[in-house]
Amino acid sequence: MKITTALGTLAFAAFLATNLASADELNVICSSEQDHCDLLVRTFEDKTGIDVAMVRKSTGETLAQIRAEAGNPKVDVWYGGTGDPHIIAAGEGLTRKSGVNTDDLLGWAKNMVDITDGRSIGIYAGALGIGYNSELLAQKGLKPPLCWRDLADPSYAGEIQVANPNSSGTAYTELATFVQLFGEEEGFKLLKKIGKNVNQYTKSGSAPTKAAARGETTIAISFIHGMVKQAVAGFPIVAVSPCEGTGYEVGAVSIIKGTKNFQAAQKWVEYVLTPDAQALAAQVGSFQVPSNSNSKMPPEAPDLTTIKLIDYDFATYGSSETRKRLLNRWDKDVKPASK
Ligand code: S7P
Repeated sequence: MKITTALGTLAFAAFLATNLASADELNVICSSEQDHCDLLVRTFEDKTGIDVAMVRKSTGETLAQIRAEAGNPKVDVWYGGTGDPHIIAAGEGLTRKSGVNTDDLLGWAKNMVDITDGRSIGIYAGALGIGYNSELLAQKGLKPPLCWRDLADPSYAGEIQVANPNSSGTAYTELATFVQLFGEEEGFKLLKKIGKNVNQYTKSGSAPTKAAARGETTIAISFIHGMVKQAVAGFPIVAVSPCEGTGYEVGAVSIIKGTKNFQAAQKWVEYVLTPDAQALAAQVGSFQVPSNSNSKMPPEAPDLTTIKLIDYDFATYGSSETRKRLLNRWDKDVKPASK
């Protein structure tokens, strides 16, 4: 065989391996709740015949993995989790355009597409808040917290749980919310004061609410829809929309740059944007607001129009520089304050 022909054959084989890898397999990293991720995988497999290998990881951890695997990704699609790290991944060239039609989506979901030049798409929205175990609070004779500033009160020493913003998208949303609501200096001062009352910084953003439901902490900072999930399940959890106003997430889906399963990844993105797929979330108690304008809003979902939402600046807080700076400052000033 001529050398040129052999090289041509090798190049063609390499092209096939990178571009036309099996359309019937898909590697998903999912940053939503485990039961929500499992249900999406099962129904997608049934619908398409594509085999899905899925791992659940918090949003910040996922960003770290995708950065570490850049150039040789093990993951094809990143589903769920807060929007800012998806925007950061898009800005760092770690994700690629999906080319999926987004005409039916609500404005905040399309905004995610615009900010990332088509690399991320909004799938759901949810507001941040304070949750407390009403039985524990009463037993301890504590007043219900109504505002973010209330959480700094020394009477709550050791009673508050929240996630670590390095690993958790929920907690990064909290950090960015405080900076936007109170300004950077005041926001960090308040986080530090609240830190004195924090009993644990967890890895996952929904863990504090689950701990409050089980009576392991009195107060949780997390997404309100996660608190509703525990209340619907029968736990004595009350969700509070803080008096000063609050931030919110636009959960997103992104296709990883360099995926060998692009067509299957596209099918996943198309699927999770459908009203049918979005309706599955409520079946497992995930009560975010769905992004498709034809999706039914679950009756349990917190009505975002009744919550005092800030005009969350996704472009700024979804930039690598801002995230790095805020996390460094949090590690230095806030983390050491907890007991
Ligand atoms: O699925 C529930 C939910 O609250 O979890 C996501 C969250 O960011 C992932 O957890 P981490 O905070 O641990 O990163 C949210 O996107 C979603 O609404």
